[in-house]
Amino acid sequence: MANANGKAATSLPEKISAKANPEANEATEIAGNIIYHAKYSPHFSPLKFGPEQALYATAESLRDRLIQLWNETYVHFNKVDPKQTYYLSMEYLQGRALTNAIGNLNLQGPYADALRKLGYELEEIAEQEKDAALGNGGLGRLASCFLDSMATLNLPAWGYGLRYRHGLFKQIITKKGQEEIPEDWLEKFSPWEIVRHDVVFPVRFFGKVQINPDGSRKWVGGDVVQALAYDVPIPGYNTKNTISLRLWEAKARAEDLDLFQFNEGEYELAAQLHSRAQQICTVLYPGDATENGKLLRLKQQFFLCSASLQDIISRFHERSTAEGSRKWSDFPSKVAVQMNDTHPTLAIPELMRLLMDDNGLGWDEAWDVTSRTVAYTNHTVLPEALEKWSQSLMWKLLPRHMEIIEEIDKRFVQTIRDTRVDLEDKISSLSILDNNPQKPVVRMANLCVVSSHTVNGVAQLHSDILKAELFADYVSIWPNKFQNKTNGITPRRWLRFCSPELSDIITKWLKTDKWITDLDLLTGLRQFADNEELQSEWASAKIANKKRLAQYIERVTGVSIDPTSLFDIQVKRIHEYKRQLMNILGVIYRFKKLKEMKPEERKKTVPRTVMIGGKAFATYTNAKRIVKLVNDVGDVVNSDPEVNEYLKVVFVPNYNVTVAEMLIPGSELSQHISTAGMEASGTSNMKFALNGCLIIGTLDGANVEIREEVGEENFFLFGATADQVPRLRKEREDGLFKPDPRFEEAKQFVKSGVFGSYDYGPLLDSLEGNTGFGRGDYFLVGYDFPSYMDAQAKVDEAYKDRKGWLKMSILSTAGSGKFSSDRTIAQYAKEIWNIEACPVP
Ligand code: NBG
Repeated sequence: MANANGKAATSLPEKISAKANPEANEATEIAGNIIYHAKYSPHFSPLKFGPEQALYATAESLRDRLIQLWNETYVHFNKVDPKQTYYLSMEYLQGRALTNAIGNLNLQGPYADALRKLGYELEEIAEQEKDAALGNGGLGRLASCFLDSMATLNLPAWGYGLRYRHGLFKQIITKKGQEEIPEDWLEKFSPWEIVRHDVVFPVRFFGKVQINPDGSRKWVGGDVVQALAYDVPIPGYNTKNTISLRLWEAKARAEDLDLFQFNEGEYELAAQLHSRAQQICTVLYPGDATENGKLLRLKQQFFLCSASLQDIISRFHERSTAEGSRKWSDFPSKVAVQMNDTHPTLAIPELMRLLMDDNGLGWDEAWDVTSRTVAYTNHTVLPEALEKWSQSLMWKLLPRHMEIIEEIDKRFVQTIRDTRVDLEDKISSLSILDNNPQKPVVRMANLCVVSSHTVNGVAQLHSDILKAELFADYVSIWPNKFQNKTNGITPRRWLRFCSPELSDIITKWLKTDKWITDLDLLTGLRQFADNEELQSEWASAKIANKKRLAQYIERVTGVSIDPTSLFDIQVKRIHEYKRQLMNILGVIYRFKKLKEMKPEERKKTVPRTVMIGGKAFATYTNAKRIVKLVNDVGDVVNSDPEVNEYLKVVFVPNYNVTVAEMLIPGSELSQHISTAGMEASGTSNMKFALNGCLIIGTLDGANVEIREEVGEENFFLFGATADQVPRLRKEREDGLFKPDPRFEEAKQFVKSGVFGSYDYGPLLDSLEGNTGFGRGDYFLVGYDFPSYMDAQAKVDEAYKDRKGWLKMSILSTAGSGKFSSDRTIAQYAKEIWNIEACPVP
């Protein structure tokens, strides 16, 4: 590639002069500002201007813009002083930021031109960026979509999180299956963050409670580390409002280094606190339903809560002095704190502590303020993911907080005793402390429910299950506390920017691009679903995306796939309840049947490419076995000359936000096949549907609502419903389950060793027997298999009718308006946070 000087673009072009211009919005000015950063904010030799250098300089030029807007937003919020929301989350799956920032600022054209002047294509530069993967899966990506919507809706809201040095691990696939290597997004640096040396708070661990002569209590001693803020500006779409994701990093102070010991040669001892502080933000907790690294994880959670609340309170104070009098009782009318799952539960006792011990409030006053401020979102009913912390660990790390939690519990239990005799025998399950002598724990979800003004689930079915089961007795105490807020996704990242082809077609047919911020307008496509012209444009966008995806797959796996085959995708964390095992068993059955067919019979089948991707938690053995099985099946199927024209199986490695942006636009069928009642919502289902991809799925999570919106004839439904699941499990226990012959045949085929010598016994055993740990098919793969295979047969039939399929695809997009995170966030703002838009003029 050549730049404006006609030279290869590895050195700075001389004809464009460096000129700082934070407000640049036309190509030449932007190019000048990029060169300015390459020269004067250097991170590399000035002689080099390769794609990587171009990325950093481009990002820095955009950052100028963002900082300006972000300052304006900050000043404006400060002036208007509206009630603000603080979203506390241990996870954010931000992905890349460049394309999104350029797109939200509406600068695609100028930036593409500017880079061309410098010898580069914008896409090529965007490709250089690493994903910020500070999350595990749906919960973290939801938080990131929410930030985009908060900014776009001009809401006075902030995100708070941790600045993990290594985000979610990188997955590589070897002969052994999945291997994990540390992720390196901060290896060089992130151009998007602004370190705030003026925002630092002390955070204590361990120590003891000191009782003062007046009876007040104070937490003293222990380790004190410093929380330093890094702000990541989050631009809204088509608005000046640019909010902040504040990520905390843990540090020790210079004076915490023991020089004396250091000089004695005791280097590690001398820097103990430094190294303990450093551990806190080293890695994202591997998460997803495990119990590892307990102490460190608890430290991380408290670190987030304490730093964020001190920050929130100090902002409240700032105004207080400015106005002379701001009452603590006004705090809840200025501050809303949303806890993303139970991970930030410690915000509750920490707010109580700060109010009582540092600001002198009495218990009743502090409790009134706290319980009117915090709200809790539940994201799962899986028992192993409902956090329970050991009481002894909590006493050790957070002695004052345990006192407060005990007091909250004591008062709650007393109120029940006084007012609800009928619940007497429920107290042991309703209370916050589980004092079972074998294993005394604090039940974080109970603490959240008792202390929050509002509790919500993330899809209608999930919220109904919460009310009917997990939290049923609480509902009888506080009938109005519980709400539903069906999840959503940002249409900017998940359609406008990841599929510009399809977006342009939508804009053309709707004669407006307003759908980007008003997604319900997509229903306007329904009237054209049969229109041949639209269908052919739709098909050409799809095929372009499929070709792009095919190139990607070949590049990362070496497998060449046919863009005219049906692209069938399942991507999400690997978990038994998500039933990737059912998917691959279905593929195995299909493969066996194809093998048995005569060549002319095979020609009548619908060629398919099945893609499966997702990370398995490092110690979740069955999940890793599933990854291995998919890879082994792929190796055999893809190299089978009789069959590989009709079936390909690809394991897509290292699934992350960026990979999703490639896969989803190129998908035609996607699988959301969890055991009913177990997937709280799912959010990729929404992304696929929005991109005109049809869903094969169970009546679980948000699938239920997607099917309602897109129309049941455009959804391939199968499987047991949530209310049937307990009975089916019972029947299985009673030995009443009769497996479908297809299911037995598929399992037998694996056992016969066709897919290699790896021992799949333990994995298949989980499907056998009727009871026992890791046995008895808890996830009902066997029960649902026949209806799943029947639904798959319907998919093949439907795909043969090209026009029919295109119509369904258009209707799927047309029915996806409800799943914009703008809708979700507008509901949170109105129904939980009570905040209003505060647009920067
Ligand atoms: C996940 C659920 C998903 C849901 C996301 C976002 C956790 C604890 N829960 O179904 O499994 O879509 O949260 O709400 O990660």
